[in-house]
Amino acid sequence: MMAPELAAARQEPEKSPVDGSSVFPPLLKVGVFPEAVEARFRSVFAMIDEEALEQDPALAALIGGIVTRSNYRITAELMDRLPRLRIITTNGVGYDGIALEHARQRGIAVTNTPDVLNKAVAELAVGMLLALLRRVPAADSYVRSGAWERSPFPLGASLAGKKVGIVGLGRIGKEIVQRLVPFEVDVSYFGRARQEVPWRHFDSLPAMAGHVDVLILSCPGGAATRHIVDAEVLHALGPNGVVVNVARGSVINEADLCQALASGTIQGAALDVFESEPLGESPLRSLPNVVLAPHIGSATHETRQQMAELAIRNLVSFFTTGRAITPVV
Ligand code: 8YV
Repeated sequence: MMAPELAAARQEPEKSPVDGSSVFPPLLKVGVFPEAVEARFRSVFAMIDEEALEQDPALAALIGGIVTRSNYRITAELMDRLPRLRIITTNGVGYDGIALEHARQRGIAVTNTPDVLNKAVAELAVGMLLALLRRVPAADSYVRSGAWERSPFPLGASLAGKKVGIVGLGRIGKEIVQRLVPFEVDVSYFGRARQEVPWRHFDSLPAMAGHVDVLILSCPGGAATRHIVDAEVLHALGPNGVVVNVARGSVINEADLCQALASGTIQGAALDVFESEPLGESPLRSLPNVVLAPHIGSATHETRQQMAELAIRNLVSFFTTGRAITPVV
C-alpha cells in the first residue's frame, strides 16, 4: 500500500514557487533531518524516503533529485537506480560521501551549502577546545556527584599564550582563527598554498605539529586528507599537545589517536567527528582525556534552517533555470 503522500507525489508534483508553471519531480530523501527542516522541504517538494523506495521500486522512475546530508553516502549504484536523477543536493558543506566522479560522468548536478554553517562550526571548535583545556565536562560531573565537597578539582590548562595550528585555512578555518585571536594565541596554518594572511604557513604537517600546542582540523574530508594526522604527526605534537577535530573523522588515523591518547604521547583530544558514525564501541568512549560530541558542528536551529533554505534555493533554481546556486559539480 503506497503512503498517501507518495501517491500524491505520483499524481500531483509540486509547482515552482518562482513562476508557478514548471513542475518539480519528487525528491529522494537520504538521511534523517530535523522535523522543521523536513517540513520545509515537504512544503516545496514531494519527498520519497528510502524505505518507500524499497517497498515500491517503481518510484525510482519518478525521482528527479536527491536530498541528503554530509553524513550519508550517495553511491554510484544508487544513482544508477534512478534513471531521471538530475541533481543531488546535500545539506552540508562536505560532499565526500557522494560518488562525485560518477555524478559528473552522468551529468548529474551536485550542490552543497557552503558559508552558512561557518560560524556555527567555528563556535563549536572554540567551545570544544576550551572544554578540553578546562575539562568542563569532568568539572560538571565533579559538582553534580558531590566530589567537590571532598577535594578541589584538578587544574586545567590556559589557552592564552598557546601556539595553535590550523589544518585547512579555508572558510571555516578562517572563522575559527578570527574567534581565537582575542584569546591571545599564536596562529599557524598548514595547507597546500601560502595565503595572504598574517599567520605562519607550514607546508609540512609534522613540522607544524612539532611547533604548536593545539592542532585544529578544519579541512575537507576525502582521499586527499585521509589519515594525514597519524602516529608521526601525533608524536610531533607531543605530550602537552591537543587535537580538535571538527572536519571529518577520516582525517585522523583513529587507531593511532587512541594509542597516542592512552600512552600520553599527546595530552588530549576534542572530537566532533569520527571514522565511523555514530561512534560505536571504541576506546575513545572510556578515555578520560577526550571531549566528545556527536557531529554537531552545524547543529543549531538557525544554521540548519539556513542550510535547508540554501539547499531548497539550489533545487528550485536548478529545476527552473538549469543552474544551481552553489554547485560543486
Ligand atoms: C553535518 C557537515 O554533518 O556540512 C558538513 O559537511 O558535516 C555537517 O554540517 C550535516 O550534514 C548537516 O546536515
